[in-house]
Amino acid sequence: MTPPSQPRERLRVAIQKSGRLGEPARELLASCGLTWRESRDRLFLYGESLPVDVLLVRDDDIPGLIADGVCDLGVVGRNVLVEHGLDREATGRPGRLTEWRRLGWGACRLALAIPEDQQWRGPDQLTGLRIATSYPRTLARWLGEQGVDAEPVLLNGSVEIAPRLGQADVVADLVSTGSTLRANQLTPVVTILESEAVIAGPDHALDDGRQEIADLLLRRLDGAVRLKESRLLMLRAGRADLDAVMPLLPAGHEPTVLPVERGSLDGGRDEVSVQVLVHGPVSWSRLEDLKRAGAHNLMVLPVEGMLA
Ligand code: PRT
Ligand code: ZN
Repeated sequence: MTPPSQPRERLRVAIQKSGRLGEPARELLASCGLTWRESRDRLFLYGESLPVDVLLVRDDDIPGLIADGVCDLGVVGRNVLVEHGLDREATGRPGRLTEWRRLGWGACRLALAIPEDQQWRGPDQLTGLRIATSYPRTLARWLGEQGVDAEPVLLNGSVEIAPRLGQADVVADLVSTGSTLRANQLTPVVTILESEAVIAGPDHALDDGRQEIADLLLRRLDGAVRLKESRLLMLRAGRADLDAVMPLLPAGHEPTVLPVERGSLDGGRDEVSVQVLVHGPVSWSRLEDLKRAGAHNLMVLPVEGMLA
Protein backbone atom coordinates (compact mmCIF):
# COMPACT_ATOMS: atom_id res chain seq x y z
CA MET A 1 0.00 0.00 0.00
CA THR A 2 1.23 3.53 -0.78
CA PRO A 3 2.31 5.44 2.35
CA PRO A 4 -0.07 8.35 2.96
CA SER A 5 2.65 10.94 2.42
CA GLN A 6 3.11 9.95 -1.25
CA PRO A 7 0.76 11.25 -3.96
CA ARG A 8 -2.16 8.90 -4.51
CA GLU A 9 -4.39 9.34 -7.50
CA ARG A 10 -7.01 6.72 -6.72
CA LEU A 11 -9.69 7.39 -4.12
CA ARG A 12 -9.68 4.97 -1.20
CA VAL A 13 -12.90 4.25 0.70
CA ALA A 14 -13.03 2.22 3.93
CA ILE A 15 -16.11 0.14 4.69
CA GLN A 16 -16.95 -2.48 7.29
CA LYS A 17 -15.67 -5.93 6.31
CA SER A 18 -18.62 -7.73 7.87
CA GLY A 19 -21.25 -6.69 10.38
CA ARG A 20 -24.33 -4.57 9.93
CA LEU A 21 -22.99 -1.84 7.65
CA GLY A 22 -20.74 -3.93 5.38
CA GLU A 23 -23.30 -5.23 2.90
CA PRO A 24 -25.34 -2.01 2.56
CA ALA A 25 -22.08 -0.07 2.05
CA ARG A 26 -21.10 -2.39 -0.82
CA GLU A 27 -24.57 -2.02 -2.32
CA LEU A 28 -24.23 1.74 -2.05
CA LEU A 29 -20.94 1.73 -3.96
CA ALA A 30 -22.37 -0.64 -6.54
CA SER A 31 -25.36 1.69 -7.02
CA CYS A 32 -22.82 4.42 -7.95
CA GLY A 33 -21.65 2.22 -10.83
CA LEU A 34 -18.51 0.93 -9.10
CA THR A 35 -17.42 -2.57 -10.10
CA TRP A 36 -14.41 -4.25 -8.51
CA ARG A 37 -12.04 -7.18 -8.28
CA GLU A 38 -11.59 -8.67 -4.81
CA SER A 39 -8.08 -9.31 -3.49
CA ARG A 40 -7.25 -12.89 -2.49
CA ASP A 41 -7.14 -12.00 1.22
CA ARG A 42 -10.56 -10.28 0.87
CA LEU A 43 -9.33 -7.07 2.46
CA PHE A 44 -9.27 -4.93 -0.65
CA LEU A 45 -11.65 -4.30 -3.55
CA TYR A 46 -9.81 -2.96 -6.57
CA GLY A 47 -12.20 -0.65 -8.46
CA GLU A 48 -12.44 -1.42 -12.17
CA SER A 49 -14.99 1.07 -13.51
CA LEU A 50 -13.76 4.08 -11.48
CA PRO A 51 -10.42 4.97 -9.84
CA VAL A 52 -11.90 4.06 -6.45
CA ASP A 53 -10.56 1.26 -4.23
CA VAL A 54 -12.30 -0.11 -1.17
CA LEU A 55 -10.64 -1.25 2.04
CA LEU A 56 -12.56 -3.82 4.14
CA VAL A 57 -11.91 -3.28 7.84
CA ARG A 58 -13.48 -3.28 11.31
CA ASP A 59 -15.81 -0.33 11.74
CA ASP A 60 -13.84 0.97 14.75
CA ASP A 61 -10.75 1.37 12.55
CA ILE A 62 -12.45 3.49 9.88
CA PRO A 63 -12.18 6.98 11.45
CA GLY A 64 -8.50 6.44 12.31
CA LEU A 65 -7.67 5.31 8.77
CA ILE A 66 -9.21 8.51 7.39
CA ALA A 67 -7.68 10.79 10.02
CA ASP A 68 -4.25 9.30 9.30
CA GLY A 69 -4.71 9.77 5.54
CA VAL A 70 -4.59 6.06 4.70
CA CYS A 71 -8.15 6.25 3.35
CA ASP A 72 -10.05 9.28 2.02
CA LEU A 73 -13.63 8.44 2.93
CA GLY A 74 -15.43 5.80 4.97
CA VAL A 75 -18.90 4.44 5.60
CA VAL A 76 -19.39 4.27 9.36
CA GLY A 77 -21.96 4.77 12.11
CA ARG A 78 -22.08 8.29 13.58
CA ASN A 79 -21.68 6.67 17.01
CA VAL A 80 -18.20 5.41 16.03
CA LEU A 81 -17.26 8.67 14.32
CA VAL A 82 -18.26 10.86 17.28
CA GLU A 83 -16.50 8.65 19.82
CA HIS A 84 -13.32 8.67 17.74
CA GLY A 85 -13.45 12.46 17.29
CA LEU A 86 -13.85 13.06 21.03
CA ASP A 87 -11.01 10.65 21.79
CA ARG A 88 -8.69 12.33 19.29
CA GLU A 89 -9.58 15.72 20.69
CA ALA A 90 -9.02 14.60 24.29
CA THR A 91 -5.62 13.11 23.44
CA GLY A 92 -4.56 16.14 21.40
CA ARG A 93 -4.15 14.30 18.08
CA PRO A 94 -4.88 16.23 14.85
CA GLY A 95 -7.15 15.04 12.03
CA ARG A 96 -10.70 16.30 12.45
CA LEU A 97 -13.36 14.40 10.51
CA THR A 98 -16.83 15.46 9.38
CA GLU A 99 -19.94 13.84 7.92
CA TRP A 100 -19.87 14.29 4.15
CA ARG A 101 -23.25 12.59 3.74
CA ARG A 102 -25.92 11.12 5.98
CA LEU A 103 -27.11 7.83 4.55
CA GLY A 104 -30.44 7.34 6.30
CA TRP A 105 -29.91 3.66 7.19
CA GLY A 106 -28.13 1.79 10.00
CA ALA A 107 -30.21 3.88 12.40
CA CYS A 108 -29.80 3.34 16.12
CA ARG A 109 -29.34 5.45 19.24
CA LEU A 110 -26.93 5.46 22.12
CA ALA A 111 -29.30 5.28 25.06
CA LEU A 112 -28.93 5.28 28.79
CA ALA A 113 -30.81 2.30 30.23
CA ILE A 114 -31.61 1.47 33.84
CA PRO A 115 -32.91 -1.74 35.48
CA GLU A 116 -36.63 -1.96 34.79
CA ASP A 117 -37.51 -2.18 38.48
CA GLN A 118 -36.09 1.32 39.06
CA GLN A 119 -37.83 4.67 38.56
CA TRP A 120 -36.20 7.33 36.35
CA ARG A 121 -36.18 10.71 38.06
CA GLY A 122 -33.55 12.44 35.92
CA PRO A 123 -29.76 12.61 35.33
CA ASP A 124 -28.96 13.58 38.95
CA GLN A 125 -29.87 10.07 39.97
CA LEU A 126 -26.72 8.85 38.13
CA THR A 127 -24.36 10.63 40.52
CA GLY A 128 -21.69 8.20 41.74
CA LEU A 129 -23.03 5.27 39.66
CA ARG A 130 -20.98 3.02 37.36
CA ILE A 131 -22.20 3.17 33.75
CA ALA A 132 -21.13 0.33 31.43
CA THR A 133 -20.55 1.45 27.83
CA SER A 134 -18.46 0.99 24.70
CA TYR A 135 -18.69 4.77 24.15
CA PRO A 136 -16.94 6.31 27.20
CA ARG A 137 -16.08 9.67 25.54
CA THR A 138 -19.58 10.25 24.20
CA LEU A 139 -21.04 9.28 27.57
CA ALA A 140 -18.58 11.52 29.45
CA ARG A 141 -19.49 14.49 27.23
CA TRP A 142 -23.18 13.96 27.95
CA LEU A 143 -22.55 13.56 31.69
CA GLY A 144 -20.53 16.80 31.58
CA GLU A 145 -23.41 18.61 29.85
CA GLN A 146 -25.76 17.37 32.58
CA GLY A 147 -23.30 18.37 35.31
CA VAL A 148 -23.37 14.82 36.69
CA ASP A 149 -20.38 13.02 38.17
CA ALA A 150 -20.62 9.31 37.35
CA GLU A 151 -18.09 6.66 36.38
CA PRO A 152 -18.02 5.25 32.81
CA VAL A 153 -16.94 1.59 32.78
CA LEU A 154 -15.49 0.60 29.40
CA LEU A 155 -16.75 -2.73 28.04
CA ASN A 156 -16.20 -3.75 24.45
CA GLY A 157 -19.05 -6.23 24.25
CA SER A 158 -22.08 -7.58 26.13
CA VAL A 159 -22.65 -4.21 27.78
CA GLU A 160 -26.26 -5.09 28.52
CA ILE A 161 -25.43 -7.89 30.97
CA ALA A 162 -23.06 -5.73 33.07
CA PRO A 163 -25.68 -4.74 35.70
CA ARG A 164 -26.65 -8.39 36.24
CA LEU A 165 -22.98 -9.34 36.63
CA GLY A 166 -22.46 -6.54 39.13
CA GLN A 167 -19.91 -4.78 36.85
CA ALA A 168 -22.02 -1.64 36.61
CA ASP A 169 -25.25 -0.08 37.88
CA VAL A 170 -26.71 1.10 34.56
CA VAL A 171 -25.65 1.01 30.87
CA ALA A 172 -25.25 3.35 27.91
CA ASP A 173 -25.60 1.14 24.83
CA LEU A 174 -26.76 1.15 21.23
CA VAL A 175 -30.43 0.37 20.75
CA SER A 176 -32.43 -0.19 17.62
CA THR A 177 -35.53 -2.30 18.32
CA GLY A 178 -34.94 -2.33 22.10
CA SER A 179 -35.42 -6.11 22.39
CA THR A 180 -31.88 -6.73 23.71
CA LEU A 181 -32.43 -4.27 26.56
CA ARG A 182 -35.83 -5.77 27.34
CA ALA A 183 -34.37 -9.28 27.38
CA ASN A 184 -31.91 -8.02 30.01
CA GLN A 185 -34.58 -6.30 32.13
CA LEU A 186 -33.35 -2.81 31.22
CA THR A 187 -35.39 0.22 30.14
CA PRO A 188 -33.99 3.00 27.93
CA VAL A 189 -34.61 6.36 29.63
CA VAL A 190 -32.51 8.96 27.76
CA THR A 191 -31.08 9.22 24.23
CA ILE A 192 -27.45 10.37 24.35
CA LEU A 193 -26.82 10.28 20.59
CA GLU A 194 -28.99 9.60 17.53
CA SER A 195 -26.99 7.62 14.99
CA GLU A 196 -27.17 6.43 11.40
CA ALA A 197 -24.60 5.36 8.79
CA VAL A 198 -22.70 8.31 7.32
CA ILE A 199 -19.94 8.95 4.82
CA ALA A 200 -17.09 10.31 6.89
CA GLY A 201 -14.21 12.30 5.46
CA PRO A 202 -11.61 14.88 6.51
CA ASP A 203 -12.75 18.45 7.23
CA HIS A 204 -10.80 19.69 4.21
CA ALA A 205 -10.70 18.94 0.46
CA LEU A 206 -8.66 15.98 -0.81
CA ASP A 207 -5.39 16.33 -2.74
CA ASP A 208 -3.94 14.98 -5.98
CA GLY A 209 -7.20 15.07 -7.97
CA ARG A 210 -8.95 12.76 -5.52
CA GLN A 211 -11.50 15.46 -4.63
CA GLU A 212 -12.80 15.31 -8.21
CA ILE A 213 -13.23 11.56 -7.98
CA ALA A 214 -14.98 11.97 -4.62
CA ASP A 215 -17.30 14.62 -6.12
CA LEU A 216 -18.22 12.28 -8.97
CA LEU A 217 -18.89 9.43 -6.54
CA LEU A 218 -21.02 11.62 -4.26
CA ARG A 219 -22.99 13.04 -7.20
CA ARG A 220 -23.81 9.53 -8.34
CA LEU A 221 -24.65 8.56 -4.79
CA ASP A 222 -27.04 11.50 -4.41
CA GLY A 223 -28.72 10.48 -7.67
CA ALA A 224 -28.97 6.85 -6.54
CA VAL A 225 -30.46 7.90 -3.18
CA ARG A 226 -33.01 10.17 -4.90
CA LEU A 227 -33.96 7.36 -7.25
CA LYS A 228 -34.39 4.90 -4.39
CA GLU A 229 -36.69 7.33 -2.59
CA SER A 230 -38.72 8.18 -5.69
CA ARG A 231 -42.15 6.81 -6.42
CA LEU A 232 -44.70 7.46 -9.12
CA LEU A 233 -48.17 8.13 -7.75
CA MET A 234 -50.92 7.52 -10.31
CA LEU A 235 -54.64 8.03 -9.91
CA ARG A 236 -57.85 8.69 -11.80
CA ALA A 237 -60.42 11.33 -10.86
CA GLY A 238 -63.45 13.09 -12.29
CA ARG A 239 -62.44 16.46 -13.74
CA ALA A 240 -64.93 18.06 -11.34
CA ASP A 241 -63.04 16.63 -8.34
CA LEU A 242 -59.59 17.91 -9.42
CA ASP A 243 -59.80 21.06 -7.27
CA ALA A 244 -60.20 18.87 -4.19
CA VAL A 245 -57.66 16.23 -5.24
CA MET A 246 -54.72 18.35 -6.40
CA PRO A 247 -53.92 20.09 -3.07
CA LEU A 248 -53.73 16.65 -1.41
CA LEU A 249 -50.96 15.37 -3.68
CA PRO A 250 -47.64 14.93 -1.86
CA ALA A 251 -45.01 17.56 -2.63
CA GLY A 252 -42.96 16.50 -5.63
CA HIS A 253 -42.59 17.35 -9.28
CA GLU A 254 -45.26 19.16 -11.30
CA PRO A 255 -48.13 16.65 -11.73
CA THR A 256 -49.10 15.53 -15.23
CA VAL A 257 -52.86 15.60 -15.86
CA LEU A 258 -54.10 13.70 -18.92
CA PRO A 259 -57.66 13.40 -20.20
CA VAL A 260 -59.09 9.88 -20.25
CA GLU A 261 -61.18 8.91 -23.25
CA ARG A 262 -64.83 9.26 -22.33
CA GLY A 263 -66.76 6.14 -21.52
CA SER A 264 -63.75 3.92 -20.97
CA LEU A 265 -64.31 3.39 -17.24
CA ASP A 266 -66.84 5.58 -15.55
CA GLY A 267 -69.89 5.53 -17.74
CA GLY A 268 -68.93 8.55 -19.81
CA ARG A 269 -67.90 10.80 -16.87
CA ASP A 270 -65.30 13.43 -17.73
CA GLU A 271 -62.22 11.72 -16.25
CA VAL A 272 -58.54 12.59 -15.96
CA SER A 273 -55.47 10.53 -15.12
CA VAL A 274 -52.95 12.21 -12.77
CA GLN A 275 -49.28 11.22 -12.39
CA VAL A 276 -46.79 12.76 -10.01
CA LEU A 277 -43.22 11.83 -9.11
CA VAL A 278 -42.80 12.02 -5.32
CA HIS A 279 -39.76 11.70 -3.08
CA GLY A 280 -40.24 9.58 0.03
CA PRO A 281 -42.99 7.18 1.01
CA VAL A 282 -46.69 7.78 0.29
CA SER A 283 -48.69 6.89 3.40
CA TRP A 284 -51.93 4.94 3.52
CA SER A 285 -53.66 7.92 5.14
CA ARG A 286 -52.59 10.12 2.23
CA LEU A 287 -54.12 7.63 -0.23
CA GLU A 288 -57.31 7.47 1.85
CA ASP A 289 -57.57 11.29 1.90
CA LEU A 290 -57.18 11.36 -1.88
CA LYS A 291 -59.84 8.71 -2.30
CA ARG A 292 -62.26 10.65 -0.08
CA ALA A 293 -61.63 13.72 -2.26
CA GLY A 294 -62.79 11.78 -5.33
CA ALA A 295 -59.70 9.96 -6.62
CA HIS A 296 -59.82 6.26 -7.50
CA ASN A 297 -57.57 3.60 -9.04
CA LEU A 298 -54.70 4.91 -6.91
CA MET A 299 -51.34 3.27 -7.52
CA VAL A 300 -47.84 3.87 -6.08
CA LEU A 301 -45.05 2.51 -8.29
CA PRO A 302 -41.28 2.22 -7.69
CA VAL A 303 -39.01 4.10 -10.12
CA GLU A 304 -36.25 2.04 -11.75
CA GLY A 305 -34.45 4.74 -13.70
CA MET A 306 -34.65 8.48 -14.35
CA LEU A 307 -33.09 10.93 -16.76
CA ALA A 308 -34.61 14.41 -16.83
O1 PRT B 1 -16.59 -6.31 13.60
P1 PRT B 1 -16.83 -4.85 13.69
O2 PRT B 1 -16.07 -4.17 14.79
O3 PRT B 1 -16.64 -4.19 12.35
O4 PRT B 1 -18.40 -4.69 13.98
P2 PRT B 1 -19.18 -4.37 15.35
O5 PRT B 1 -19.61 -5.66 15.93
O6 PRT B 1 -18.43 -3.40 16.20
O7 PRT B 1 -20.41 -3.55 14.79
P3 PRT B 1 -21.83 -4.00 14.23
O8 PRT B 1 -21.71 -4.63 12.89
O9 PRT B 1 -22.63 -4.73 15.27
O10 PRT B 1 -22.51 -2.53 14.09
C1 PRT B 1 -22.02 -1.62 13.20
C2 PRT B 1 -22.81 -0.34 13.33
O11 PRT B 1 -24.19 -0.60 13.08
C3 PRT B 1 -22.83 0.30 14.71
O12 PRT B 1 -21.66 1.04 14.97
C4 PRT B 1 -24.06 1.20 14.61
O13 PRT B 1 -23.73 2.41 13.94
C5 PRT B 1 -24.99 0.41 13.70
N1 PRT B 1 -26.12 -0.23 14.41
C6 PRT B 1 -27.43 -0.08 14.07
C7 PRT B 1 -26.07 -1.05 15.47
C8 PRT B 1 -27.40 -1.40 15.79
N2 PRT B 1 -28.21 -0.78 14.90
C9 PRT B 1 -27.65 -2.30 16.90
N3 PRT B 1 -28.81 -2.62 17.18
N4 PRT B 1 -25.03 -1.55 16.18
C10 PRT B 1 -25.28 -2.38 17.19
N5 PRT B 1 -26.54 -2.77 17.59
C11 PRT B 1 -26.64 -3.74 18.72
C12 PRT B 1 -27.29 -3.20 19.99
O14 PRT B 1 -26.30 -2.62 20.81
C13 PRT B 1 -27.85 -4.47 20.62
O15 PRT B 1 -26.87 -5.08 21.43
O16 PRT B 1 -27.43 -4.82 18.32
C14 PRT B 1 -28.11 -5.40 19.44
C15 PRT B 1 -29.56 -5.53 19.02
O17 PRT B 1 -30.25 -4.32 19.12
P4 PRT B 1 -31.79 -4.23 19.45
O18 PRT B 1 -32.06 -2.91 20.14
O19 PRT B 1 -32.49 -4.30 18.12
O20 PRT B 1 -32.16 -5.39 20.32
ZN1 ZN C 1 -16.72 -2.59 15.88
